[in-house]
Amino acid sequence: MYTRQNQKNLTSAQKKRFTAAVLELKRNGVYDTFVRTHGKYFVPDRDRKLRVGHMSPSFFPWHRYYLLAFEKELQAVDPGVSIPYWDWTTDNSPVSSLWADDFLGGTGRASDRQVMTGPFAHDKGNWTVTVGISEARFLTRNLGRPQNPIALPTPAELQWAIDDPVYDISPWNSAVDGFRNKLEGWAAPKSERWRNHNKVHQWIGGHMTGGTAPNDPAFWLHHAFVDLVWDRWQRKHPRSGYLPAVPPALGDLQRGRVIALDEPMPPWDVTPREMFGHQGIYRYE
Ligand code: CU1
Ligand code: CU1
Repeated sequence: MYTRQNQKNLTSAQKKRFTAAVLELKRNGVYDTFVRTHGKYFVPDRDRKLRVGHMSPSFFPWHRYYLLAFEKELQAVDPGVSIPYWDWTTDNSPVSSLWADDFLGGTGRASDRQVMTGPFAHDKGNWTVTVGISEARFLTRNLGRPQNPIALPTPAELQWAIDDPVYDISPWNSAVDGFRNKLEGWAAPKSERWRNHNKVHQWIGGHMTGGTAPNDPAFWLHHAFVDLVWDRWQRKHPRSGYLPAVPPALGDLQRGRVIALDEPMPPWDVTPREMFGHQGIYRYE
């Protein structure tokens, strides 16, 4: 059993060990296999294909397993490392310690959004983007999108999602209400295009806005918090389970396009039910 800590409480030695393990996975090629997997399973709901990672009920369990697999690789490099989480409702500024030189580095420069500080700056020589050919070879960010400002989600906005007792709603896509989509963040009023999880991707900007978002190591800290929020929702609604419990019926347009409770989530042989808890593996501090 290990702990995933709030990133704001990490010591400088812990930050150093985390970024060093990430850099080692980049160096040995493992990191980019994770970026590739995420890009491959980034299927929007306008495609008539299976959606396992996004715009679908398995958003939470798919990312839980994805983070676990990545964390296992980190721990193969350094057994004392785990994925920290970033509570974006409280550490909500571009000058948060998260973005300092000794951790993830800061925003991109104005001309080309290139991150110039921290261990993942291209000029340091350890972080060349290889997956996502339409984007830059250097890591890009645009924290807070100053030319068209966007704010990180507020505690009230997060609570709005957690308070919904229904996990997800047919047709299980980007247009419905329910906890999953309110947290994933496509369920937005007309005045605001993004919510919660999606809004955080937009606030960071650059590589984080696309299907190869894990090119930015901030991805892992963001999704660890999303994972923690799933726990909070389960605790608040202990009688609300994962939906759909069974695959959509013959003739349903979503048949074959979403994952039911006991179906495996590609590329793994693991079901949403098996991802309900993480007792015995990790806990949040
Ligand atoms: Cu994702
Ligand atoms: Cu995400």
